[in-house]
Amino acid sequence: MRIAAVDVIVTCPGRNYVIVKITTDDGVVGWGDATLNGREQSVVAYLREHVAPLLVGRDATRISDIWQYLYRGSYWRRGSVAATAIGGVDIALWDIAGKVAGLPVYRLLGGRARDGVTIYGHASGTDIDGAVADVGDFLARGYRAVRVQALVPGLTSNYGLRHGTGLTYEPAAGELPDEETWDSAAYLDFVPGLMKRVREEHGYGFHLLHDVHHRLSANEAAQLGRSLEPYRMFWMEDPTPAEDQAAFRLIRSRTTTPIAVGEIFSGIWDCQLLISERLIDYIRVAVPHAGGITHTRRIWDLADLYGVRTGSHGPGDVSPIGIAAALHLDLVAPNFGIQEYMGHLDPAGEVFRAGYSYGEGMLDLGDAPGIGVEVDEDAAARYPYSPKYLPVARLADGSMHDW
Ligand code: CS2
Ligand code: MG
Repeated sequence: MRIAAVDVIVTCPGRNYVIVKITTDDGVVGWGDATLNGREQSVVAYLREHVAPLLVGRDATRISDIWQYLYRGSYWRRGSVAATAIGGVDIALWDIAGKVAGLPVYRLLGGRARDGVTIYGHASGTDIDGAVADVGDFLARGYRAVRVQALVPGLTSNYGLRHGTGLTYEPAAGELPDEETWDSAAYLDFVPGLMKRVREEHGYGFHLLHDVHHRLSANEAAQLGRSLEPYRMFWMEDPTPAEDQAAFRLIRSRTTTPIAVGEIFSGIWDCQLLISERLIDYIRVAVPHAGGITHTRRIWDLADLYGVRTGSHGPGDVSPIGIAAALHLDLVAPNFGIQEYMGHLDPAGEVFRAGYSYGEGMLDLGDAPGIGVEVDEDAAARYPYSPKYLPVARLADGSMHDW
């Protein structure tokens, strides 16, 4: 079974997605997710110019070799663009493998280790009351884990809040990124009170999460972790810019609040120090951004050796194909922790026919062969690419601040 064609589709049903379509010479089609938020077209060019021509004619069943060929065989091998391109191809090849075998991918990976995948939802508010009420809505819908963010008083906007009734919290499409202001002192003063109110109103019978979006210094992160200890957080996510991995030694030595990191990582080597020194509790790589199913599985196995559990990144910019790919691994992994799930805007439902379903705080996959998500190419064509950027953050004096 040879690869006959590798096509790349870019579509914007509410937000941009990059879809890899691999067709074999006997007509089997596999779908992959290669979406990299705000850098979509770099991955498209990488795939169209540098990956597709290398794949045509290759044996589609040699998934592991194709991964090594595209990564190990490449001189310029690191980074999110390359990893996402390889990830999209890898997911599409697993989809083909499952379709040919007539089995869902989780059966090829060893079969279910659990009955369903516990997810966390995204509650937010423009003040504490709004956020507390939003948490209540998630709990009423059966969620057992909720991430909570709220607008820090004194700031006009801060990243991580849902806008309107949509499920995405990113600003609308723009030719340029929005500019937000940031104030770490105001944030550190505010967040413990937010979590206190959430626990007072809703108790301790669910998992409570919070995302710092890399905004703090190591010492500030340690302060935050300590101040949140009474509220028994499930995790504090991305407390500092993740390049400075030694900073996690300092954070770790000063707080027992669990730490989750990894959504911007592109491979096992980015995770190695944090995992092997047990500096984190949850590894958050996204399946499409970390080289697909083949490579994410290796990262999770490494994590298991050190007692680190999984918490796969699942925002709206991971397409339903990428979410389903994560769910296959989640069902099988011995060290599964939790799965992020933000959902997708309604138009995405016209493009992607996803086979997973929600029930009582969990997602589950059916028995559909392969990844279990099909793409309607006519619907995708109705939503052409539209440039969108993540916002940037500046301090009050105009200095650029970290993501
Ligand atoms: C966030 C993401 O879901 C999360 O944890 O950090 O929304 C992230 O900012 C976006 O996926 C970036 O593309
Ligand atoms: Mg995050």
